[in-house]
Amino acid sequence: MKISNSFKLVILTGLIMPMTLFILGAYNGVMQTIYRAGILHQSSVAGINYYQGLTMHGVINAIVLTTFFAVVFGHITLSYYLKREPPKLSYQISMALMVLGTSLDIITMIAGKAQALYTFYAPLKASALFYMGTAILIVGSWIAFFGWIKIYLEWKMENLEKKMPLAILGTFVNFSMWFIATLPVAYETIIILTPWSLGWTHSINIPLTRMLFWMFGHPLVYFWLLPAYVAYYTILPKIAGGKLYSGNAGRLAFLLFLILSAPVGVHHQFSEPVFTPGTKLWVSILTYGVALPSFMTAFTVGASLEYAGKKRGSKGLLGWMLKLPYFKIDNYLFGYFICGLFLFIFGGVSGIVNASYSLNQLVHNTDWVPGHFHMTVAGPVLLVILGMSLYIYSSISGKEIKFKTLAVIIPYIWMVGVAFLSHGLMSGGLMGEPRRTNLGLSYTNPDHPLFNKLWVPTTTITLIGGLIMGIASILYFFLFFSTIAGKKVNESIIILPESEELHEEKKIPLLLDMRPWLALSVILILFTYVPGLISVFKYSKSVSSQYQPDNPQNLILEKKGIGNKNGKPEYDEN
Ligand code: HAS
Repeated sequence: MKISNSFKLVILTGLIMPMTLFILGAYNGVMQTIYRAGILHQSSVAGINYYQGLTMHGVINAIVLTTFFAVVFGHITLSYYLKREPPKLSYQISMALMVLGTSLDIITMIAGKAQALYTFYAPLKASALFYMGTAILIVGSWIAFFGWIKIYLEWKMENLEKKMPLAILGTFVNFSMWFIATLPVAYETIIILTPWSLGWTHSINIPLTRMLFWMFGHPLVYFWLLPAYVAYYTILPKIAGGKLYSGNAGRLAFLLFLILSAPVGVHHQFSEPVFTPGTKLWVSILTYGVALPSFMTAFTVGASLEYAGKKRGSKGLLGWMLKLPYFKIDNYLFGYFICGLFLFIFGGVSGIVNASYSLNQLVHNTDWVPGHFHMTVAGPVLLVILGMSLYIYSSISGKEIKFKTLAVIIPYIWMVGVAFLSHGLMSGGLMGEPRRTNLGLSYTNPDHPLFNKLWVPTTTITLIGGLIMGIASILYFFLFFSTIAGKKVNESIIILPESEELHEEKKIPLLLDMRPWLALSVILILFTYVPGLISVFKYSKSVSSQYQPDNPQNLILEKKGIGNKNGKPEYDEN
């Protein structure tokens, strides 16, 4: 399908802006591994301090890049399947807001006025512009969704008998969940954090801000994942040379995410007294439940790959694995997809460990947790973003991808890097290594009284992983920006590889109508969170916070007359 110039501009902006910022996001990721391995014993490098860098790493990679990609991929998916572009006003306003919001976030982070991490709940305080920027970015993504609903309804009027295409169901589930989940964080940023940051209010209910964040924070991770799932169900079988094993299984998986993604946010707060033991047990069960659609995906996508391998002439029970197009220059996308799936096997299993209330007590706030999430968000999520960004850029700009051999090997290098990184983080985590801590200042500094030699090997493995990921990123940036610098040789079109379904499946009305699932989703959210909110208002109160955006530990110690905030040891020698 041909694309209008204004839509093309929006798509290209939505690809190039976050990818450029990703350079900063990736750099700060590598720096984390360098600090923590004790290569550096200081609190800042090149004017960016540890927490400022960690905030940039999280916000750019996990909020900006993912949200832009979800919107751009949604635009392409909707336009491709419905054969029409979204309303101009919606995609233009949406992209303008997203660019504005992101710019505010980036400016405040670079200026050192936002070091509140990507979770940004109190007591860490950022500039009001950061909170506003995040809210504007989110509202921008809603507006894209509203435009898609409009064109879908038009299409439906013309195609009453047709099912909603699976890719569109996945996208709509994702954005419906996103819309519901972002309401609490919109309230948190606009009504609570911004006035507090501006000094209009002098106290803040910290547990409330944390709860509002996590109501959004877990659906957020599925918001990252579902575009990748749309690609796994609707693109991967085709590029593997096969067909999708079951479209109905895909529909059910997406709809299960719609009902289960939001209430499970409580599992990030298992260590907090604000939820009753009953709620925690309930959420532990729901968290096992939210793994089900991923298990279904493993089997459905696995069966689709097996079918593809068999069509390519494989023999024996597992021979299909060897027949898949791992290193085909003209099929570079496959590598991004399959490496993501490999990593996700381990990312998923570690998530199930976290889900258990008792095991969670062992791993919470240790490096196990970033070990888990790098195999999810830096696994299937990021790899699909990298692969599909190249693909979409090339087809929309009409430029050929440069250095195709490089395009094929990058995901494998990245996968090896993530495997090292996560292995180091998780094994360190099991030995108590804390996350979000500049270990190089103390625990991995041999000259420091808190030096812990057990954490040297684990942080070194993490460092090796980080450096390999850094190399893969540099190669990718080189490839992506060289492609941008190339000449247009083809017509600009909207196109996607489209998998056929293997069987003509029965129409199951419940899988074709999102409304009952939406209603159930709201009921489950209320059932889970109303008791928590009652407890928050009953047992916690607003306090005037003594924390500041720079390392809160420093300030407390400073008040007590111990240590200082200039990178000098901050410990009590007694
Ligand atoms: Fe998680 C913490 C539980 C999935 C991201 N998670 C996090 C945090 C992040 C995150 C960012 O219960 C930290 C937040 C923070 O900053 O504090 N997570 C789970 C569970 C799942 C899960 C049960 N997480 C994800 C995904 C993420 C993500 C997806 C990002 C995209 N997570 C937790 C819990 C915590 C947590 C607790 C809190 C920890 C704490 O205490 O702080 C499940 O959804 C996972 C299900 C996945 C599977 C895997 C299916 C495998 C597939 C691949 C198949 C391979 C094939 C290839 C087909 C069951 C689909 C075969 C081909 C061949 C050739 C062999």
